[in-house]
Amino acid sequence: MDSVRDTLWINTRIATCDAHQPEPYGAVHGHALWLRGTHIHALLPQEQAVREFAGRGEVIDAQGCWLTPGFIDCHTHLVYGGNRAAEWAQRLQGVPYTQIAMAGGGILSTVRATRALDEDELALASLARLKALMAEGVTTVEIKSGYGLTLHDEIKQLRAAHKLATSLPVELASTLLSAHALPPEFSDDSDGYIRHICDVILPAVAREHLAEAVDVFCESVGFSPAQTRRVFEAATAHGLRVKGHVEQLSNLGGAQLVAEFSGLSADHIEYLDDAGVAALAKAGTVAVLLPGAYYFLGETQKPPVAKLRAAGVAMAVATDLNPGTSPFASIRLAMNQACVLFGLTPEEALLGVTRHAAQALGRATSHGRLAAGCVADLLLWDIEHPAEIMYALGTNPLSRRLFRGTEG
Ligand code: DI6
Ligand code: FE
Repeated sequence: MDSVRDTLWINTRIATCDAHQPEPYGAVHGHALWLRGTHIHALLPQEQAVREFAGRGEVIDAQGCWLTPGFIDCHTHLVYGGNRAAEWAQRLQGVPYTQIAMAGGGILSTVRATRALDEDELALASLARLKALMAEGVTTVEIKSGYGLTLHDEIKQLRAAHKLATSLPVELASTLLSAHALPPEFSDDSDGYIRHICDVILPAVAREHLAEAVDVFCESVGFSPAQTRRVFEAATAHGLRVKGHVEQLSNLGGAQLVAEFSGLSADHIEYLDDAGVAALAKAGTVAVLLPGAYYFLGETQKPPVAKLRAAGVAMAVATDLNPGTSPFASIRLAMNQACVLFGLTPEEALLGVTRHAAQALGRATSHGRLAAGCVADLLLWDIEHPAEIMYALGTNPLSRRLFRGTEG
């Protein structure tokens, strides 16, 4: 009856990302990491660990490499059809994103391309993107709907996400984002579409357990705070957590709304004001920074990082992987951009894709840290300093990736 596999990682430097470890990166030295099956059994001083472990399984010599938790990309739209390279070329000629969106391009052009594919085709079209994230160490990925915008197509998109994730060693957190753009079926009736989301799409998705959270694009080119509130009320009534695309292009007070509903995260937040910062701090809502979209749109308004830091708001970092505003399947690029563009320290960027990203997905007790009881999702890096993880892009210092204790 010894079906559970034990392994002990020795001679490793461990960035636990655990708040209980006082050193930068939650680093511990001279310790060994003991895995049992799919979880972390213990983190012990190496001599003690080797003594207690004797004869129980495989000992792996990491030869001084760094271990980190598996990365969590807590905000992506990676399941979609087509691409928007031609639109990008237009934007480079000076046509603004909001104008392209109002002319039926932007999100709606991806909606057309996504509707044209069936579930299997959609999963296949998205496979390379997910594999690229995984190759840089992502072990948990959030994926949103929002390019279907009908009951059928939203469910298709979420099913494609589940199909993709179950075929690979990665965990999925799926989010319903039907309130992403107004579909042509409801043009000139955005309240009618919100009613359709609340009365039809959201209940069906909840019934089939296809999403664990609900997101809204609360913006002048998206949905109003009053409409966002209605979606949040429906989500809460169906036992789903909420999060929001808020204060990306303007300040509508969306972050306060997310906080009012004890939301998991407020995402983008370039235009977040002091009241928004205070609301996030009070509610324990995570601030998700998405520097890829800021970079790709050539924005100049930066999120209030210093104020978030001072208020003790947990900051996560994610790719926002999507065809319109952040077509980058690279979590390491997002970390690098968070440092260079938003002024995060490399330590903050690492916590942003581990402990704080776990919190943004409601997985704070089980993911994003190397500590006893957490999932055995971990990465071995051939580096001398943790900052190297996000420092030099184009080469990848990740040497081993474990998902639930198994390499792959
Ligand atoms: N904000 C964004 O940056 C993405 N969605 C959103 O609400 C853009 C998605 C797209 O342009 O396709
Ligand atoms: Fe997004």
